[in-house]
Amino acid sequence: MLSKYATELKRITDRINSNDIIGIVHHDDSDGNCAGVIIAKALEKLRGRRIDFEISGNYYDIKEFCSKCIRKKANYVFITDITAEQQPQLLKELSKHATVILLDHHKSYGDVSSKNILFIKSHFYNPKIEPAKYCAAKLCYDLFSELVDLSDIDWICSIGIIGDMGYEQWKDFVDTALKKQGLKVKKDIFQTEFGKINSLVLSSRLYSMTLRNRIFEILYDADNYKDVLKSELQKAGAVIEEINWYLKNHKKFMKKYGDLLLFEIKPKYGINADLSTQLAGIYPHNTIIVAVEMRGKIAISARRADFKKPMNTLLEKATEGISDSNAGGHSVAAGAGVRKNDYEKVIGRIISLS
Ligand SMILES: [Mn+2]
Repeated sequence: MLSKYATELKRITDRINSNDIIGIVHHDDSDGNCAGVIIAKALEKLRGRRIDFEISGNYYDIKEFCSKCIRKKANYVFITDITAEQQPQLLKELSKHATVILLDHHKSYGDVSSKNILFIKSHFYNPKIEPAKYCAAKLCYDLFSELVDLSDIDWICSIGIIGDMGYEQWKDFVDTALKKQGLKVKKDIFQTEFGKINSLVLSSRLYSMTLRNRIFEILYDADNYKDVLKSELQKAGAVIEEINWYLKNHKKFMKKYGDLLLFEIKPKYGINADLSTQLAGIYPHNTIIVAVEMRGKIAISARRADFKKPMNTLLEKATEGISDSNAGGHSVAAGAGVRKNDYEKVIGRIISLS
């Protein structure tokens, strides 16, 4: 028996034929790329032909990818790991041209379900699992597995799980996938081959736009994890080295405001998100803020591993009314972007609000 949401999904996939144009839009992180690949693999198995195009996106470029999908004349657009419902008008516009399927696990910004939009959040699918831990890759894997056998790509799903800090929740699944590949389960999951691929993926998007836009295809075309490890994603090792340098020297940059630890740095690559995640591992009971200057803007990452303070709310409040700014994410991990001129004001608010 299919679940309610798999039934709705099947109603759509049953309609898709080989002439239809299918586009996939996915978040550009590990989870998003893996979720996108899982959808694409499932659709290829179901209709016997590869999807037509794929876009690596983010919650702040919804307008851009919606118009791109319209330009490319997509009949079906799958969006995953992005809170596209933040822009209901744009989705509505897109749904006049295509059937839109939104598969996500971030907090819901409102229900955009309609005749032509299938809106599925992981907590609709399984309310017992904390949405932050029911990452998009696992959601897509579980949903589509009700329609088609995806067990050959459980390793791709595992990489997404590790990337979105879901290992604890899905330990048995990931351990099984590792053993299936003849790999050892390690205490620090990031030290496994899947963990290393996760770092390469995360770093590739920081290395260059070109490399970022290759991640999906490299994962898609890989026969197994080894192909990914020896792919051009290796170039991103330079980014990993930079992150490691800042980890080792982080105390030189650390400013303390109560339980908030602020790191203002000027790295070569946009390492703020990854560095802050790793710092949160070292300081789980502190609010970690990493601010990085990038192309005239400041990117801010906030982390709080013990769930004591919600980081998405903190950044949303701190950027309220600031023009040309954006903020979003989860309770444990959130991000914001502000203009350089507004930084002092925003950081002041972050310090006083936290
Ligand atoms: Mn995710």
